[in-house]
Amino acid sequence: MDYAGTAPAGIPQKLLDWVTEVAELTQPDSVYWCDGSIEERDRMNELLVSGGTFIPLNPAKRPGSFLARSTPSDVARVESRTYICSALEEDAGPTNNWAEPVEMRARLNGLFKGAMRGRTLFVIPFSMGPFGGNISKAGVELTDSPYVVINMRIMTRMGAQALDAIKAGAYWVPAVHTVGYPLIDEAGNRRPDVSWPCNDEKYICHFPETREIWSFGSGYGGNALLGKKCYALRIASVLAHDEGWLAEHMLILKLTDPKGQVFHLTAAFPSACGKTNLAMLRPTIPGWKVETIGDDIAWMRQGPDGRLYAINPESGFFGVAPYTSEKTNPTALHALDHDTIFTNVALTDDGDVWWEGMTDTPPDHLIDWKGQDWTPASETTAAHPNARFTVRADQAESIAPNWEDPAGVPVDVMLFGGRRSTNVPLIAESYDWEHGVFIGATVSSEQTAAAEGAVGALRRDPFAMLPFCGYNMADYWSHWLKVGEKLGDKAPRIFQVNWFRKSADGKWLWPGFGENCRPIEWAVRRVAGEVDAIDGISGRLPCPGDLNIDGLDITNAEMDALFELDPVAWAREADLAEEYFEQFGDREPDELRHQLALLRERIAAA
Ligand code: OXD
Ligand code: MN
Repeated sequence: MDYAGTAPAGIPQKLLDWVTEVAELTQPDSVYWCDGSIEERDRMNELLVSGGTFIPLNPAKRPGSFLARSTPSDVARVESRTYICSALEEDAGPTNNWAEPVEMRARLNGLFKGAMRGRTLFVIPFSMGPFGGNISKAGVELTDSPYVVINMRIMTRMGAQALDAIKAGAYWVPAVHTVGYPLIDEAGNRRPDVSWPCNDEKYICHFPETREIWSFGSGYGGNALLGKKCYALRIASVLAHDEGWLAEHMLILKLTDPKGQVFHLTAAFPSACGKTNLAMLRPTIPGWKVETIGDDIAWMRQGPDGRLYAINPESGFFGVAPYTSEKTNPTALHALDHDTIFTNVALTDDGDVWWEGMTDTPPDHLIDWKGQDWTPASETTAAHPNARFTVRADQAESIAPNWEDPAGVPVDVMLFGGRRSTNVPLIAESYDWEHGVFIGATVSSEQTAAAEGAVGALRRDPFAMLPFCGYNMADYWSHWLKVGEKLGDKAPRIFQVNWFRKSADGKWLWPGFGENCRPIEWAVRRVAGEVDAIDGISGRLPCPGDLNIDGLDITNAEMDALFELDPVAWAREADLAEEYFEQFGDREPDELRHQLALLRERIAAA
């Protein structure tokens, strides 16, 4: 078959050769080059509806929106099947699954052989980041899933303009994806398609030396929408290391104070710490404005003025639907009023969607995410806990007018957060960049019932990058130290935050949500040089009266408890950090050892 025959004119030979090579391996019926147009979107939606993957929602309630239900075995990123295939195991480091690249290539070749028989291979040229500027980068995903095409159209700048950039010589990362469910077997026998094709065997593989992504067997989220975690974090972190920039699991906010001064903040949080809510924060302090630039990933590079500039490489939100409500995140909720793809939420009797936490009282009857009847008496949840929405970022009313500026925004403040019921104060400023890197490297969360492991045990998630760093985590810390050195006094100021501290009797001490603008306001006032701080064990703390709690129902005792630093408990924190660092051997940067010693000195002096 002439697989190259359908290519638009002017495609670089390297791209054409690669598409042909993958098509010869996977043997699709045809190859289709996506242009990203509205007509193409509508055709793709029709295809997904007629194939049973999409259920159109009631156009009077949710215009332009669809519901997809995945197979119960394909509902989340599969970290246990995610591999970094570097030539040397130590380059992947102790926190990644490593696979020997030659062996993995042989295995993937076997799996991909004929994997697209009976299907169309879609070529998706895309840009991570707005066109122009020197932070964005291109990619090309080959997939046999129209669901992936339609999601990539929302999550990335996909189509003709991205292809034009590649034609003009832009660097691009190759990414190959198949659901692993061929419709024709080797003998030529055809089987019918299913509404959510996938394979029991799954591999999400990254080759950092050749900067390639190969994903087999899953159609869900980060396993299949390869621009997001695979490219914008795992491969981009490698590119960033080699090229001197940062690819981070961080949201980006624009803050405007009552005087009209503008600041930008990036923030890293592990999952289940309210990152989407912070990305769409509605501030409770009068006169403050908070606007969204990104909700998940930041690419940052030093600008001509020496400051660090951030872009959101994505163009949409792939957010967790459950517990998104009028109360928790009205901005996200209303972004979903139209033109949204929902996956694994429940369907109402009038053709709309519902999930746990959307309303206090659930509807009397629903079709759950598995397609079964559901009532409030049912023992299972109506939506899958990892049910998602895919929506264009500019459907959020909080989106900043300049969110697509290819030059990015200058970063003033960086936050590292975790979920800690004890020890970690509401906010503390790092003593300097090196201390900030130590804070990022040691960030931890208490295990919740949502993940495997003992409830309450500490899970380290350095820089919220644990499942997303494409190389040795210790080398990544060294890279951060190097970037800080280059930025010098132009570097953003780093703070640690913890919205989740509890009182001795187990009650939340901080109201969270919109009130999180208060510690953020303090951080910004520190950057502006408007307030002093007090040196503490874990960092610099607000002076009494400087944290704005006007109108908050919070006692002095509760404020004290939010900032309490117990030297005995912190000595234990230091021991745990040391234990954690041991696994990195001599790749652990000396600066972090030094920071641990400084922490111990502060504990001893307290
Ligand atoms: C995500 C994640 O889906 O971090 O964004 O897991
Ligand atoms: Mn994320």
